[in-house]
Amino acid sequence: MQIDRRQFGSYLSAMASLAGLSSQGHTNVTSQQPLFVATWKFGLPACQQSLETLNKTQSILDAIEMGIRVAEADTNVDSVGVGGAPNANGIVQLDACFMDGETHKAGSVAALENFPHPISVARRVMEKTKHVLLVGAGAAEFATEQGFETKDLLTDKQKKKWQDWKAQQAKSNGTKGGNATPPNHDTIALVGMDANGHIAGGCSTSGLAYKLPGRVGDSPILGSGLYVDGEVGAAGATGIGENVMRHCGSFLIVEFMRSGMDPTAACRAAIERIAKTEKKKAAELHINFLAIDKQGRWGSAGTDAGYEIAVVTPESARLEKPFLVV
Ligand code: SD4
Repeated sequence: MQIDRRQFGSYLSAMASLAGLSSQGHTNVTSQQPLFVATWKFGLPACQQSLETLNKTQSILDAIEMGIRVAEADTNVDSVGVGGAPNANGIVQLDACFMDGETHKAGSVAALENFPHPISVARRVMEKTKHVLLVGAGAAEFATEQGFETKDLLTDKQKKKWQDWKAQQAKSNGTKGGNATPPNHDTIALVGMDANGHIAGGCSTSGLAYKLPGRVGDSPILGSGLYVDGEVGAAGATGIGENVMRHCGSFLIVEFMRSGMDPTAACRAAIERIAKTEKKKAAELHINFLAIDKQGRWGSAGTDAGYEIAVVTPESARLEKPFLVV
């Protein structure tokens, strides 16, 4: 059989990826072992917790939940859980969702106040109700009834920053609706697969800093901030939710993977599609994605130079630079 140089190049890269060789901004692969991938640097301790939990309970659902709870509990993470940025009225309203690829079941909460672990409430919505999404007071009522702990989510540091923002706002007549430039947005989207190929994911955020009260972003909206399909893979998003929601970003990525793209190519293609539809440069969008597929490949692409992803397997735990689309 004769193969030309181009075919040989693809053969080599396929072999490299099968061997698990990693290269920045490209799709990588792990086989026959658990894999956890999460957005941003704070995704690293979260993914490590996920792996530890999986080893202990053998449950990918427990692993996703316990991993995300690490970011939610960390007051230094100023965009998730306790210590998250408040809305324009100085109130922290949290969004989260949880999805199981095997059953295609999901649960979400939005604009939830006073509960530090919205990811756990979202999972409980999935497991204990006939519904998918609970919001605001209803979500809080459900969380109370389920016995979840409450906490004052606004830290002194965030209160001070919000007061400074308010003082600035008084002087300007800008469009209402939050701070939408980095570093004022960061969300944890964490997806994982166990050694049996069971895929699940979750997403948790305080949303855009100083958003309008009641504003819900992409993170708790299935198909936007997160989507998991047990047959194909999972994708998650971080960035300006409005630019993801209008295009069902995570669903789009999973569908691109279904049609044969690898995870990085699918993330890139979604950003390029969104930029084209919005007639904007990708760099103006501030949207960042990650994805894993059923073959144990992972990848990511984003429009923000500071975006990075955490990748944890039993063999390694590291941060990677996603493919930058500008
Ligand atoms: C939102 N996507 O509420 C979230 C915020 C954020 O990285 O990610 N950030 O729009």
